[in-house]
Amino acid sequence: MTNNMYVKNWIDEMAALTQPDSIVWIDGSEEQAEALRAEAVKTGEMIKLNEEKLPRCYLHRTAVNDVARVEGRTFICTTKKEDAGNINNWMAPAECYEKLSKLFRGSMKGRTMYVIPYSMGVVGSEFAKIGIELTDSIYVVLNMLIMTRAGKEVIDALGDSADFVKGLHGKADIDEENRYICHFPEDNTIWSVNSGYGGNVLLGKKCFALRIASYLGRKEGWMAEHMLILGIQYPDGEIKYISAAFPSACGKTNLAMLIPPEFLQKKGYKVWCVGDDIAWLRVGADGRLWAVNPENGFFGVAPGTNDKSNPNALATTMHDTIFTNVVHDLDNNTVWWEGLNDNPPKNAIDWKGNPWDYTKYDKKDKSTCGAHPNSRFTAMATNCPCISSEFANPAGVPISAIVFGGRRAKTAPLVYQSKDWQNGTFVGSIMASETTAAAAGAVGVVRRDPMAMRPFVGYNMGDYFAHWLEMGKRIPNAPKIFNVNWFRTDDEGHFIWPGFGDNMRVLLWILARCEGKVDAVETPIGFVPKAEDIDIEGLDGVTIDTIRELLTVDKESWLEDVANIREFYAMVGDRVPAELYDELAALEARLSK
Ligand code: GTP
Ligand code: SPV
Ligand code: MN
Repeated sequence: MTNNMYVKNWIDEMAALTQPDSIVWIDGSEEQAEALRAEAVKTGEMIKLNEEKLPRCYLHRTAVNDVARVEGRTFICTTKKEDAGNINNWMAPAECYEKLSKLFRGSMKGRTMYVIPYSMGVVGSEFAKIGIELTDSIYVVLNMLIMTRAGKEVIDALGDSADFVKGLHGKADIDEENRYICHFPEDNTIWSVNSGYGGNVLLGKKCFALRIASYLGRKEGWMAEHMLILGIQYPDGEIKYISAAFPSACGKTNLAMLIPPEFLQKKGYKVWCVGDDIAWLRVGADGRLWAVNPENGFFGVAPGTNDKSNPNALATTMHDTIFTNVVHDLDNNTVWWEGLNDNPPKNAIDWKGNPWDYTKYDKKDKSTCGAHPNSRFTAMATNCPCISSEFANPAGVPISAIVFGGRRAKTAPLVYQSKDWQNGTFVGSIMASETTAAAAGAVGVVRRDPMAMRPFVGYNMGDYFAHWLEMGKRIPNAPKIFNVNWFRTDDEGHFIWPGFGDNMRVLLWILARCEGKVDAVETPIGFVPKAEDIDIEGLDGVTIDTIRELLTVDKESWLEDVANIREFYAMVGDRVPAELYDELAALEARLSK
């Protein structure tokens, strides 16, 4: 498909290592994709679902030991250890290549190697970047065809250039003891072995568009962030854009596709989704920060998605979707997951492939769940009813506000505004959130997750903070920076704030602040709304006192946080910018007053 010698030589080298029976180029045609779907159905890799109820949809189950990203086995392989930093796992490049070569050697014998040329961003556009993923998994091919722009036009756009990210993925034996997700930012290379799960193997996503891209962004003066992008349309037709960074499974897809509360819809407000997971941001000629979504689809969390929480996401999954690790309803040949509705299927197979007894299902006991808590859907962005008209605009959209947020049962208020870009960078750097099922390991443990990028910065976290500060100096009309928390709980552990579509009420305050149209109350951590400025019209069970409670800043618990932040900064190491230590000291002083 190409005469590009860099591409050909590299593929020859990888094929010599992995020894596939054949090599197949993915051209992006529907005929080829359809043939691959048929083959995957034949081998049992995918199950074809009810054509009437879920047209062109499929179900896939991963191995039971392979259901989430594996942060402990994810490595940044830079020549110098300091360049990867203390937050990343590090291996010397030569050592890593050698170690993984042993695992890759001969691993594709009896298998086909697929060559997927893909573009992150609109093919051929100024800000797009090209990758080629080699994989022995049809599931990966079919997901990449949804999540990225892939096929012949990409290889044509590459021409004879050497500027592409070289990705090698092999399922090998899906051996968790030998699972490695390794990045070589200095070589534009990613090697992933012994997994078949999304974030570990769809190399365009977290591996390229965040880890490698964040490294490139620092070198080239732009930013790659774990952010959704949405547009809020006012009754007069004007649209303002917000980007928001929340850790994995903390509400990006939901916020990006939200449906405004009824009273706002009646007034003419609308929300448009530009992206739900990743944003590439750069300074525009007008001095504003512009964002593009480099992806072409959504790899969204299934559990909790329903026609009330996120009707747009549900509609997105009604056709041409791949479901991973959800319940298979055998009576209807459809799918189900916890939180879809109150009618679990009676005759069903769970995510592990075993008969599932819905009568034993207990909401509080994860081990009785039919769908894995990190089960996902893969669907084209264009399936989404509220996809923005700017989704495929290579220039992107201008960002008015950057919003950070996490899952905090206590401490963080519903919303607060930072003082300026430096203080906002500090606010992002001290983010914390309870861990979720999106990554292997304990769930519900509070950990620091700066800018929701802890698992995704492809270099030293201290340098990443410095890059944020540096970017601020280069954006004359910088977005204002906020922090939100939809997840405060009462003493019984119930969420106090209704969340989902009602989060729009907070976004409107945020945008009003950006325009200087609303006052705020200064607290030691930043500016919070006056309780009466969060519109509670039509909200059941939420009073102005509820809002007051959600906005409280408890000095004691914040002082505990300060101590924990200081420990975290120490762990990040000596490249944490002095400005952030100044911010921390100033925060502590204000809290102690
Ligand atoms: P990744 O794809 O892992 O990066 O996650 P994400 O940030 O896109 O998370 P997503 O929107 O899929 O939400 C994950 C979980 O949080 C789902 O189970 C949602 O139902 C739940 N959730 C999302 N928004 C809210 C909210 O406003 N309030 C509450 N209580 N739960 C929410
Ligand atoms: C996340 O974990 O943040 C995801 C899913 O968006 S994955 O693609 O697996 O990383
Ligand atoms: Mn994500």
